[in-house]
Amino acid sequence: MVAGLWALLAFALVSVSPGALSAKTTTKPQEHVVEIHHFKFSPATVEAKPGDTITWKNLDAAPHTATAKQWDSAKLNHSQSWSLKVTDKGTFEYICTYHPAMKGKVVVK
Ligand SMILES: [Cu+2]
Repeated sequence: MVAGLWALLAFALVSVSPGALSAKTTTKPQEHVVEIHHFKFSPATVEAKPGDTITWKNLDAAPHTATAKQWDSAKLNHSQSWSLKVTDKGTFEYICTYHPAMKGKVVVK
């Protein structure tokens, strides 16, 4: 009788976990695009989750960068793009090294 109860309990635990797992995996990694146009990052703030990818596209004739303390796109010429896969949570402020007045922010949470 006690063994039967344990078997029932074990079955209940096993049958719960697949649902919990699929609830987690429904959040697929997303790709966010930041366009660099008219000397601005658009959108200026990107909210992402760990595992997401952010791609910067330079639509200006002038070269730009997306440079934070933690990462750097290096020089992006016209129509070039650069992708970053974010893994760490936090707020990452970045600038263009050629035009430091250009500012953007990536918030990973
Ligand atoms: Cu620039």
